[in-house]
Amino acid sequence: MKAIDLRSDTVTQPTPAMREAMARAELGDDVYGEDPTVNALEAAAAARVGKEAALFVPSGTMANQIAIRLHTHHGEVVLASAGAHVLRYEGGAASALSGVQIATIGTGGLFTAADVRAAYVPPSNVHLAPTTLLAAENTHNAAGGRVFPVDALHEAVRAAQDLGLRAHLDGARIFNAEVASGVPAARIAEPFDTVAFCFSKGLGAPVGSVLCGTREAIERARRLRKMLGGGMRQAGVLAAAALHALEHHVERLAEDHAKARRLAEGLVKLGLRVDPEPETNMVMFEVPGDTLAFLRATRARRLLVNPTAPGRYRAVTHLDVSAADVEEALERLEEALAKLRA
Ligand code: TLP
Repeated sequence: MKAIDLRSDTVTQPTPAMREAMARAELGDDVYGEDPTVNALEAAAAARVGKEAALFVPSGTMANQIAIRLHTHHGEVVLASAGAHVLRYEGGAASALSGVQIATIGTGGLFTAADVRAAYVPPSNVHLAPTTLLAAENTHNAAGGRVFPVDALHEAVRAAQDLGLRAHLDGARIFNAEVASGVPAARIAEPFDTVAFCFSKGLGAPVGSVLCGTREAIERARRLRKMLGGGMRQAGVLAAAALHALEHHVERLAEDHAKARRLAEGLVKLGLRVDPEPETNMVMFEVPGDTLAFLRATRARRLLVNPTAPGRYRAVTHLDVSAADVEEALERLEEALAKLRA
């Protein structure tokens, strides 16, 4: 029985055309700035989000953490959304590598300009840690792939900038936001000083992310990448996959979103609670009862989902899950639920 892997959109295999592009890539040593494929990718990525320059890095985590280091000093506070990836899922890197504290604002991955103003701490009181960076996430992972409505997002960013804060966007899935909302990624990213996005999520490349910003910011970021051990040599073999993904796998994200909606509909028919309604490629759902028992029952049927909290799960649609796989996943789930109830 074929496994249906809905744990994440990170699990995809490169397509045959992507592998061909990787095999044909022209290469050089990127630490010397001499890999033509990496250079082409960085130019294309920067243009796609309307920034001057971009830096190819191994992971979304590294892109975010370079940004935090770039915009802050030790002892400062970063404002981020509740459940932000930079706080929850990056191994404590913000405190370990940049010496900052993260304070969360808002709910469900969203926040307002008023939330930013209320949380802001100026540098004038020696007792308090000053706030210097706002980090937003769009789409928001822990909030179930939610899209941050662009006007509200920009209002909050402008409020932060009026207070003298820098602004970084964790746009790991910014193209899911673009496709779902119809707002171009460059417009979403417009007020941010830096934006990170990933090729290894819905876009289907095996490895790689970029950090984009001004030429000056990206020059400094290049040094930080080296410090963190992220300077890669003939990285064009990976950049070729990323370029292919950027050229061929953006529009098709709409298919992943349709599959997520179909999956959610099927889960509701099985009597499960889905919350929130999927806006992009993630489905958050609840199955009352023992989490381990549920995971064992689904795994036994070669259906993989990720638990997010006791009795709560995340299923993500992607390039390697077909519409037929979604129907099959629902059948396997129905069987697993019947077994658990028996
Ligand atoms: N998210 C992964 C896990 O780390 C949870 C996933 O399976 O969804 N920002 C956001 C919003 C992300 O969702 C992720 C990955 C990252 C950054 C980090 O990217 P990588 O995994 O390349 O370091």
